[in-house]
Amino acid sequence: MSLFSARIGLLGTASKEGLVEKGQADFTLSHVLPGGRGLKMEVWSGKRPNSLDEIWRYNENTTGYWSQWIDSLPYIFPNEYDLFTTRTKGFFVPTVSGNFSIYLHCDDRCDLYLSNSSRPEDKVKVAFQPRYVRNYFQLESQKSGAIFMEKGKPYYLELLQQEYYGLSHINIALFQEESSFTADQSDDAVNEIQNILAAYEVFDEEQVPDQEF
Ligand SMILES: [Ca+2]
Repeated sequence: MSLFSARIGLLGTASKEGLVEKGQADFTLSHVLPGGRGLKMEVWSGKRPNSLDEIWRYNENTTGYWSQWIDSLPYIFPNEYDLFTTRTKGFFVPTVSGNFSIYLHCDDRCDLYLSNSSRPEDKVKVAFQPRYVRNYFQLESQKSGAIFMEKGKPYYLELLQQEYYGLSHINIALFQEESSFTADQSDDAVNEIQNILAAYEVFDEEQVPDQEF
């Protein structure tokens, strides 16, 4: 398995309402570095688990498995793909330090895990969307709590997702909160949404992320 990272930069601002109107993505690729392949997405076709947690038990030998690299979000699946699950892995590398809230929106449902380090074993569920909703702002659980992240450090993430029928996509938006150091803030403190630019690097096998950063 290759190790890779996603470096996220913040560029420009848009209103929260603007994001709703756009209805998608503020997570776009700025450029792909040499050798970059993006986030690794593993897919299992023909699956309809009762819980997304069942995806943890899937692997390369599970029926319906295939994988791909994606280099931008939102990622929109072809319409004809139905009844599948995905597991997408990568690293956030913020270009500024501060408190962030991550917003999650997918079709049909998804769980977002984030580590406070580059280690996959540190990951915890920070946001989830248990059913189809039309945008980022329908369920409280689609928004993470305030998460302090340091500029230049890699934070491991995983996104589990399940599609039943029809349209399907995954998307993440990142808000930087007004105050950099207050852990518990109201929605009013989120005064702007940052557009996210991501670039990706892929490192050769057997390298350790901590040695890379
Ligand atoms: Ca769907």
